[in-house]
Amino acid sequence: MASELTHPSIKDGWFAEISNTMWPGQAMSLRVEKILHVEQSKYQDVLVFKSTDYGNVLVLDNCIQVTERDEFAYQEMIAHLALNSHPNPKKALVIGGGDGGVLREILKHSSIEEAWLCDIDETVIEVSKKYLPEMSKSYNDPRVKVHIGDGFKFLAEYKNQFDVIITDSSDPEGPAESLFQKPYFELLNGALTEKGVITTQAENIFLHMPIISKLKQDCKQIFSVAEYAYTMIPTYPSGSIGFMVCSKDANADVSNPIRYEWTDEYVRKNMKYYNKRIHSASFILPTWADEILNKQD
Ligand code: SPM
Repeated sequence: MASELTHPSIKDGWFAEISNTMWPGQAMSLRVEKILHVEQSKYQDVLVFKSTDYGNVLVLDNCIQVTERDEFAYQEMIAHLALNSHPNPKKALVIGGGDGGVLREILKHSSIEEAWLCDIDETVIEVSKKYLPEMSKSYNDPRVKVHIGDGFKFLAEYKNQFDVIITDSSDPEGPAESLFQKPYFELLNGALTEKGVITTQAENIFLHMPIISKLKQDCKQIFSVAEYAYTMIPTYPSGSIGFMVCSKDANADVSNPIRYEWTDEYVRKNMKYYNKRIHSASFILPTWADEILNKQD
């Protein structure tokens, strides 16, 4: 490991992701080739390293946010589950998502006229532009508008504005805690247009069922439709992460894309994970999780 930088989460050339609250007793580990960036931003500890096998890795407050090797599994799903559940999304908003990967996915939809992003931490955007070029390339697109600030406060300013809002937050401890609570979802609902759709990062069924269950109950009280879906992703705890997909339209079936403009050729060229079949399949849960989340409505 040829680098003069050091970071407390990296020892003997290995990064270990330890959280005694969110995933006690387990830790994802990645071998480090070189530490690229270490900074305490105004909001969080920011680390970027080059791993031996997963490309460049962005870590915030010791939690892996993205690796270049598997980020598509998360960014494609959190974006297209919502966008393809809306009849004609023209204006979309990302809360969080400073690496730019969700923006990149939003812009794959030809109906999109404006893609807004509100992230509290400008440092995340800047390091992503430098070290994660494939994710951050969409910042140059003329349809993109960036606001640096608190997502909660930002949303309170907008009513009936966005067709789709995607909350690409970190975990519900620390700065992102409020983004998992009912007042936040009420703001999202107010900022959406009539048939608006949201997706929000909704954690892992093996590790966080109480959080997910509460989240779904809260969302069901606010939106006409609220369903949990998930994706496989090797570098998130226990190898998968979920999304709450909610619609204001009582007739929406978010597990079946109501608008799907892409040909097989377009999908093969532009998607690594998402397709029409996996959209529907991602809502099918293992028996115990299905019992908790879908059978007690
Ligand atoms: N645009 C991708 C950003 C990822 N957003 C955060 C996802 C949080 C996932 N929780 C588990 C993280 C632990 N590595």
